[in-house]
Amino acid sequence: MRAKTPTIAALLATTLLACQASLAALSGQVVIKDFMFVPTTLTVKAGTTVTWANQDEEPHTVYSDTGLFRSSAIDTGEAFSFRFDTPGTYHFVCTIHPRMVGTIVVE
Ligand SMILES: [Cu+2]
Repeated sequence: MRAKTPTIAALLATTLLACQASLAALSGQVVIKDFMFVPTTLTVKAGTTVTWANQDEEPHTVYSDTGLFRSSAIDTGEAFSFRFDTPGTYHFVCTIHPRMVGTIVVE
């Protein structure tokens, strides 16, 4: 006999999709390429985990100017993540190439 109400599996699938959507909304990405952070300024909501993904040929670092977060050298194809829970403006720099700077704005 066919059920007329949604199956538990269908309900779980819907719930899972909703969870994935909310997780996606709380992630942000900065790409490191051609000795630049792209975008230079990324605006996110509080609680967002930002990932810096190195797509450059060289290793880079991500250092907060306040010391809040500090990566080790991020090699090509690797990434570094930090979760921003407090609204504010956060500047960072690559310590290997100090002209590489960027900003995360947390709302
Ligand atoms: Cu660098």
